[in-house]
Amino acid sequence: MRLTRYFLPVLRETPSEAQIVSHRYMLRAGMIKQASAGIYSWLPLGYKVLRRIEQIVHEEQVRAGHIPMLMPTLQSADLWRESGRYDDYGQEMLRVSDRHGRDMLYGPTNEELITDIFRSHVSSYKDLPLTLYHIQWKFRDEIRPRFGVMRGREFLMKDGYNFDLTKDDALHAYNRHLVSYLRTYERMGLQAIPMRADGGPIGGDYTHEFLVLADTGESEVFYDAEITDLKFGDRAIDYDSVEACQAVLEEFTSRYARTDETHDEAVFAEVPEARRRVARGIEVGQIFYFGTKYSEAMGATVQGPDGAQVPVHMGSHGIGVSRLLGAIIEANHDENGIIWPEGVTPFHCGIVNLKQGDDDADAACESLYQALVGKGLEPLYDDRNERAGGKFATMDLIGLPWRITVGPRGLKNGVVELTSRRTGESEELPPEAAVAKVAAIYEGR
Ligand code: 5CA
Repeated sequence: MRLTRYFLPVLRETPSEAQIVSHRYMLRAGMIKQASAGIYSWLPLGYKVLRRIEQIVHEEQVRAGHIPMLMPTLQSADLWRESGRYDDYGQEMLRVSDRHGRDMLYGPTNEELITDIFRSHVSSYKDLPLTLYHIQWKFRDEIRPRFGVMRGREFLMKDGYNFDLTKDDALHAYNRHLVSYLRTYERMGLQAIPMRADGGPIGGDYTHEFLVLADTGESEVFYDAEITDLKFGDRAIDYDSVEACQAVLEEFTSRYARTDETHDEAVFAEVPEARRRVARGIEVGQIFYFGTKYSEAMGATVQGPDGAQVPVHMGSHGIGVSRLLGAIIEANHDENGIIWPEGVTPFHCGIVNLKQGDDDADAACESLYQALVGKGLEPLYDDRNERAGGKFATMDLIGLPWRITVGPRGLKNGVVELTSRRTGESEELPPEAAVAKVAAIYEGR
């Protein structure tokens, strides 16, 4: 993409309404624009990152054996009356009626809709296990939408639902989700710690939230510092193996880590004092096992091996896809702007032409651009007639992990400059070597 042909409405001033750094940078980098309280338009740069995050979520869900689909945003109130949640959900639910006076709602989550699909089409245990998921916009009329996409009213969520014959099978589905979430967040450059939490309006008392530690997080968390040393990494995992998934769950949840809702001072006191941490975190996902809560209320039964009808065991599993942008920026920035992890960056590499209009510099930038595209990468070429300082400031703000700077002086010596956004370190290289190095960094991503 050439910057002169792109839509990147960067702001010079820091918007006064933004209280935390991720919100400020998302507005300043022209990623989002507020449409009304807690509701945002996703401008091209923000939309690009959102799509990258979605893609990682999809890939890891499919890898775990979960099946993608899509349900609507608007739902009929009748299903929610069956589960009893139409009244329980309260003012967070946006209720509307259609021209015939039928009660509808903008889905805050989808347990009812998916259970209705399940009961319409599945009648035998032989069709289990089954996990379906989608990535769809949700609406919760939050009392205090704030911090930009972090606590929105309209937000993008991945929500998945497992259907199993027995509790043990459903717990395996729970563990599979835990493993796939660890992989998902790590691919985005985040450490998200599973912590014992509360079921809230979804229900069930077996649930973990995934928290990214950050001072600006809304949740208070209590944990054993040892847990921050754990990494899933790129180890192979067989998602069909009950033992393998259970072992990961045990590894990642055996140390004390709880949100304030489930915190227990007496148990926490057993953690050696030097390792006890009280901090804040951003909840980027939550997994639930809630048994037969919805299947019993809504008659989602299957014929078991002995011929009897039994309600299925279920759980639901959410990832805050749009919230993740905020969380990633909170964890990856400096005073000049965002520092995207390579896994989610909107463009792989920036190209800064120090002397636009200089024949040699223009030609070198063009050929770098083509060479990067030829390697399957997406560069962002700042081809504006701007001072170098302005171009660097924009690149720093939008946070591309790598920048190639091209100027007449370097070209005389046959080199361009490759700079890491994260470390600030630069090296001079022949253009082909710079392209090869950037391509190698992204190989396999
Ligand atoms: N049905 C279950 C799991 S699919 C569910 O709705 N879980 S949830 O309530 O925990 O939401 C899942 C994730 O959505 C949360 O972990 C959080 O990351 C994200 N989320 C929840 N509320 C908001 C909000 N107001 N703004 C942005 N993201 C949100």
